[in-house]
Amino acid sequence: MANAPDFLQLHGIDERALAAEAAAGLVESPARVSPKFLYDALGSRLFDAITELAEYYPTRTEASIFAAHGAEICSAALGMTGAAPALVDLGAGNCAKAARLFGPLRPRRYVAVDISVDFLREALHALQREHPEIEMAGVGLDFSARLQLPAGLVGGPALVFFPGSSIGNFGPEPALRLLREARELAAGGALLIGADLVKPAAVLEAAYDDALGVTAAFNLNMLEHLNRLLGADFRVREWRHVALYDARLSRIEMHLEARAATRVHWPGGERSFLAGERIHTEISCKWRPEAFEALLREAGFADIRRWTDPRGWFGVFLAGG
Ligand code: AVI
Repeated sequence: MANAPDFLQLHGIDERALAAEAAAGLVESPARVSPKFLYDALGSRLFDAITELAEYYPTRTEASIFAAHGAEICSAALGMTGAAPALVDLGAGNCAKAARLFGPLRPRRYVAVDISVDFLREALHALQREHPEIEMAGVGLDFSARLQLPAGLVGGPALVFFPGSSIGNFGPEPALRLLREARELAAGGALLIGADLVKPAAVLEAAYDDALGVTAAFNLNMLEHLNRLLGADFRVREWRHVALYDARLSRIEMHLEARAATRVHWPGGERSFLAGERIHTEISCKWRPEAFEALLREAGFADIRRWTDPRGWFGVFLAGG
């Protein structure tokens, strides 16, 4: 019979602290709320739906790189970590991407980390039934604040897996901090990370403002999440989704824009918004490959390898040392 996952929940998910953080961002000028609030249980499902959209190329492009070069990537990773590493999956979501590496990597232990704990719990239980031979642990953690796991949970050199270009949702300084922490976590192993690359603005804007409106729903659902978390009274129909590419900063910016003047209340706070006023909800940075490698080197990695697709739209980087 399959083991139950050794499911841990860490202090990172402190709902009161999260609510205070969200409220503080709402009263800033301009208002800003961290993208981590996009991921309640429905938000995680909407993100999964985004990855299936025709316009959203990152997931399938990254998958095509693994399909074409997976054997080479995994053997290079094992060269850096040694056999049977621990596999630490940052932002694991439905755990599907990491599960595809179980065959070639044969990890002794799989540690899945995500802020959306309920979603992760379901996915990890199903995975443990399929792979009773791998020790599994789940960690509910907001690693945008700090990436640190309990001593002994990983145990030895690890392959830290951070796919999907989620690193793009961090600004330059937090990204560098997170990469440094990932290097520490790897403990002499390696980091396998996906990063989205610079490409024409029209491709990028369509990917973040799709025709079906799934990304709009994903962004707007943050208001429902804030209503629950804060006890706020956002009326979702009063807001619209905006996604723009800033070529100077090489990043997509997502906002929620008030369709008309409105006022929002929550216990202990309130905020008026003028028509057209925005809440900044996400950045998604796009890199030139050399710039991303420079960032990895700045984080302390010395041994870096890179694989891309034929169009050069997405990069998979393996970093050790
Ligand atoms: C999770 N992350 C890499 C996604 C991205 O592309 O930045 C989140 C997302 N936002 C809108 N669409 C997808």
